[in-house]
Amino acid sequence: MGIFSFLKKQKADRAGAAKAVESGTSDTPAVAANSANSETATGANSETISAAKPLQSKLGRTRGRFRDNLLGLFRSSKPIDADLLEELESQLIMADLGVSATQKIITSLEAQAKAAKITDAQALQDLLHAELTSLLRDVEKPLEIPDQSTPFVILVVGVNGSGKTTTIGKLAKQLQDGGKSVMLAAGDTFRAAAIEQLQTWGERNQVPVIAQEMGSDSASVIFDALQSATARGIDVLIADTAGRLHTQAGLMDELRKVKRVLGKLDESAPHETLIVLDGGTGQNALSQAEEFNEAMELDGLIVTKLDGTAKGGVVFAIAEKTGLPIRFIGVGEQVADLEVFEAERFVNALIEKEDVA
Ligand SMILES: Nc1nc2c(ncn2[C@@H]2O[C@H](COP(=O)(O)OP(=O)(O)O)[C@@H](O)[C@H]2O)c(=O)[nH]1
Ligand SMILES: [Mg+2]
Repeated sequence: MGIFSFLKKQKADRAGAAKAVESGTSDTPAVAANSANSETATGANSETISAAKPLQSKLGRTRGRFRDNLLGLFRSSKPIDADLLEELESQLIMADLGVSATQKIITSLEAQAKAAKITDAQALQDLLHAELTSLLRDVEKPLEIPDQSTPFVILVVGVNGSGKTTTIGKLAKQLQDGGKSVMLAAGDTFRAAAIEQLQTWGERNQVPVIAQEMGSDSASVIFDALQSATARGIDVLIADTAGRLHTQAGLMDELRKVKRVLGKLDESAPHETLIVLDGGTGQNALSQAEEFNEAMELDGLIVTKLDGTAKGGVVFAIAEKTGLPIRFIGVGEQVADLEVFEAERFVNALIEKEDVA
C-alpha cells in the first residue's frame, strides 16, 4: 500500500487509528511473565499499520467477493421486480448467507417492494443494508468482563485450525492493554506444537502461561491454572483446548470435564465459553457452532479469517441460526487483527458503495 492511500485510510478510520496509538503506548503489563526471554513483539511496526487500517481493507478479499456480485446487481438498470429479487436471493446464498437468513431478507424486501418502498436500485441497496444490519444487531453483544474478586475464566473451544490459539494471543493483548492482568492455560495437550505456540504468544506479550507436557490431562492443566490465577490475583484466565482428539465424542467429553472441574474451584466458572470458527469454512462453521453449543452451552463466538477468502455471508448465517453473541472477528494473523464485532461497521465494511481509499 502506498503511503498516500495509507494516510487516507488512516484518516478515514479514526477509531482504528486511535486504537493503534493506544496499543503503541501501552504500559508494561502488571503481571510478569513466567519466561525470562520475553521478546519485544516482532514486526511491531507492521502491526501498528495493521491496526490503523479500516475494517474495509482488512476484510480484503472477503469484502471483494461479497460486494462485487451484489453491486453488479445494483448497478444494473433492471427494474425492481421479482426477477431481480430472485437474482439477489441467489447472490446471497452464494455469499454463504444460508437459506434461512436469505429467505428472511428476501421476504422482507418483497414486502417493501410491494408497498412501493423500493423504487430504484439505490433504494434496494439501502434496504438490503438495513436488513443485513438488523440481522446482526441481535448478536452484537461485546464481551464484558465485570470487576470481580476471582479470575474471570474464558474457555476457548473449536476445531483444529480454526484460530483458537492465535485468537487467545490477540485477546490476551487486548485485555492487557485495557488494564487487565491475564494468564493463559495451555489446555490443548494433544499436540506439543499447540503448547509451544501458546507459550510463544505468552512470551511475546509477557503473559504467564501455565502448561504441562504433551499428553497430560487437559482438565488438570486448566484446574492448576485457575488455582494459580486465583493465588496471584489475576483478572482473566484464558484457557486453550484441543480441537481434535482420537474421537469427536472423546473431545466433547474432555471439554465437559474441563467445565466440571473448573466448577469445583469456582462454581460460576467458566464465565465465558467461546467458540472460535474459521469464517473460510462456510457452512461447516455453522454446524460446528451448533454441535459445540449442544455439548458445551456456548456463551459467544469469534469468527476468524475474515481477511481471507471467506465469504462474509457466513457471519449472517451463523447469527441467524445460532443467535449466539458474536464477540469478536479475526481479520489477520497479527496481534492487532482482532476486532470487537459491531453490526453496522461490519455491514458497512462489506458492502458500502464507495471505497475509502
Ligand atoms: N488470515 C488469518 N489467519 C488466521 C486468523 N486467525 C488465525 N489464523 C491462522 O490460522 C492458523 C491456525 O491458527 P491456530 O491459532 O493455530 O488454530 P487452532 O488450531 O484453533 O489453535 C494459523 O496459521 C493462524 O495464523 C485470522 O483472523 N486471519
Ligand atoms: Mg491451537
